[in-house]
Amino acid sequence: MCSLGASVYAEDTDTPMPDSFKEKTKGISEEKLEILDSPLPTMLLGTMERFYKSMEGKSAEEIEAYLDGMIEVAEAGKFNPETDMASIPLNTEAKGFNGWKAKRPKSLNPEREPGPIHLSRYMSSRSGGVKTFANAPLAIYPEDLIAGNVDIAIVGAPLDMGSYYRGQKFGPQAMRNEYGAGGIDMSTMVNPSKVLSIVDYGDIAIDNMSTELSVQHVRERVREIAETGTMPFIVGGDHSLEYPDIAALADVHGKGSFGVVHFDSHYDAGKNQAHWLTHGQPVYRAVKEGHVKPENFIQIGLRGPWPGPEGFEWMRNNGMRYHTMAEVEKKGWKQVMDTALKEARENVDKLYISFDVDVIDPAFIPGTGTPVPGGLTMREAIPIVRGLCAQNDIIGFEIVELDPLLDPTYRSALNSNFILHACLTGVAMRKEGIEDPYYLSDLTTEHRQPEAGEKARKEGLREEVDPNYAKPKN
Ligand SMILES: [Mn+2]
Repeated sequence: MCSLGASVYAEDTDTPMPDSFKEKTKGISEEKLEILDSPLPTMLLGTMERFYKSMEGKSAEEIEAYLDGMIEVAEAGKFNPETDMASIPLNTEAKGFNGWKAKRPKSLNPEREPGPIHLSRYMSSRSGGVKTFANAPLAIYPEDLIAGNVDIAIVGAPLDMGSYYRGQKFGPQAMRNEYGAGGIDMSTMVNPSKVLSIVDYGDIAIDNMSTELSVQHVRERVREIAETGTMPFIVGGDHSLEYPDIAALADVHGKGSFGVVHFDSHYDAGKNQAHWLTHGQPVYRAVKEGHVKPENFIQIGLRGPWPGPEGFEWMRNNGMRYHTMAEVEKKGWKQVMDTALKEARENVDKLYISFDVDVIDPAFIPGTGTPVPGGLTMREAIPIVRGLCAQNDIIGFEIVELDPLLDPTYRSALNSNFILHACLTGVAMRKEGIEDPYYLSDLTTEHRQPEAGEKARKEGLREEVDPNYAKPKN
């Protein structure tokens, strides 16, 4: 997601100061004139050219007053040790300071064999029971993952303090309540629910008063899953999660040992803000701390106003790949998808996928805090996610920024489930030996008529017409 504000406006260092302006500001101190090098003049007037133009009719005194006004704004935005230093300090004396993440001792529970637990009395996964991700059984501890030889643990992370637009904490429950994450995929006729051992690993505890306090626990829990050899699939929650998720996988697989494909309409590499982590900054932090190398990081779906030129230059300078919707406009989706699939395999074998649902056009997923029009369709997103997960050694996947409060229909949660399902299908294809990202089932993509029908007629496989079909037989 994004952080609008000063960073949208590039500092303009190219526009020369007009002589008339120099002449009028002769008597003004160098110190005061330094404010012209800040983003403020362009924030206020758009460009430096416009700024100087607006100063043309002003007297020297009026210009000085204008500079003073800008200096006042710059000062007001700065840290003030008298009022800001831990202005609301945490109460470390509170008995329940860490109560939100205190574990329930196993001695409080009846003994049981470790392994996944089914939560329904019915055989059909659609009937009764308790709602889980992809109708999967539940696992609680790493022992359950090991005993069940679990391939994928889907875990909720209901954190939304990293965003101005709250409500992403309801993402996990909305996706559990909606169908689409389990069952057969018609494009490939691969059924991840049957090929893989998938569990719902519950939700990670979050202190929804503080992203800062929560992310360390998220990192510990994601690491705990990965350490058992199970792939963590994290359901957010806001995009701040990308930082602890990537850091946890770096803890287990090694720093810089894997690539990341980041689907998003925003590049999320903001930096130097008052909060070290928000949903607009996880990429910068993950790269800056060395958890992932920028040359192994691919951005897909960027559009809208953020980042500006300096963000793209930062990505170029650091070896990062990006595929914007502007590129899709220029080359078509097929070519962009082919390139991205190839690049994902260039430097590394292991891959993590970070999927911000706002990469999808708001026509399909309106339930997100920072929607941007002109996004991917579901018909474009499903094949690329499925393909990436089939051709690469996936070490984890996250889907973030679903905010069901912003969509009174079922559509946003449903489509989010189908994105999750696309990756589950890809992982299942790979387990079945299908690593071709473009693989499609012959059965579902070719009707093979008239040969198929003729052959069946000869073999006696065709339906006989029966006018009494629905009549009781006695
Ligand atoms: Mn994002």
